[in-house]
Amino acid sequence: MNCNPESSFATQWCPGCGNFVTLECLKTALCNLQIEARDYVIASGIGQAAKLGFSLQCNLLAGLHGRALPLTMGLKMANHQLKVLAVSGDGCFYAEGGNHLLHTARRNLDMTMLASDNRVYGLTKGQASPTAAADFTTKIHPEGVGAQPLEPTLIALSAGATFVAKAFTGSPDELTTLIEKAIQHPGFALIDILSPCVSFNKVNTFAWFKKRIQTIDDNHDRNNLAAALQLAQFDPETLIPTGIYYQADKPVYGSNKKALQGEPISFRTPSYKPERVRPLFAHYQS
Ligand SMILES: Cc1ncc(C[n+]2csc(CCOP(=O)(O)OP(=O)(O)O)c2C)c(N)n1
Repeated sequence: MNCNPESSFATQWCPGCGNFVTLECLKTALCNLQIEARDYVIASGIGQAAKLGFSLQCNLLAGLHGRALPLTMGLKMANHQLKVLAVSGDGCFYAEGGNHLLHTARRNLDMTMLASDNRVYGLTKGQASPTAAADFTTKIHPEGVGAQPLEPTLIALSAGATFVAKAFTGSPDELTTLIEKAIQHPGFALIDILSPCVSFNKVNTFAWFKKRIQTIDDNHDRNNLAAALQLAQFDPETLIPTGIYYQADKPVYGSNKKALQGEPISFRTPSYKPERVRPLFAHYQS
């Protein structure tokens, strides 16, 4: 099997961008798990991070900004045998797509969400994202954002996600292991990947994150939601825990639905009779 199915697409990321690391870690994880291109699909939104799937020879469904997660829902319903991943940026997932995060997490859809969190809108050149600190200044926020940042792990945990982790592109081995575990997890898995934007975020740099990140202690009980919620309430100015905050074994979306058992819906021959619906179409077209 070709472990590194790259596409001929030339990446459009700046030298030093964390997305290069995430791409390599994803490729390694897929290879280690022996997942072939035909067995998984990536859904993305719009943004620099959302372009990651373009660099792989894989099944890719590129959607609108903020809409990667609804695409994963459709993909998983159409073919529940596929491994489904969503890859996009913090703006895409937590701002325009914030509502979808809540509902995909609470359904425990069996999928992996890789959020490249650079605390800024990279593609559109530096507006603040929902994870930007309140005092982060931009061209349109010269006096600071003035709103509290969201903590994605806290949101995902309270919404019902069953695998919640944080990683840093400065620690690629840990990121690779987390991606493998997230893909293997049956249920909704989020990895919030701290991935510095070297061009538009001069505050949260590699050095800034390196000073603060700390691998979660072995004593942390990752099956305990209360402990995970507590862990997720860190002060990012002081310490940012990386690793698995929470992992739980709960029914995945669709496991109680007869229509989703057995052969994937997309492979079945439709049982409806077109001649029965044609008069209806004719009625509304007239
Ligand atoms: C509904 C909608 N709003 C805004 C935009 C413009 N837009 C495209 S990408 C983007 C920001 C991307 O930021 P992020 O998702 O954090 O990804 P990054 O580029 O930083 O990787 C914006 C605002 C859009 N295409 N659609």
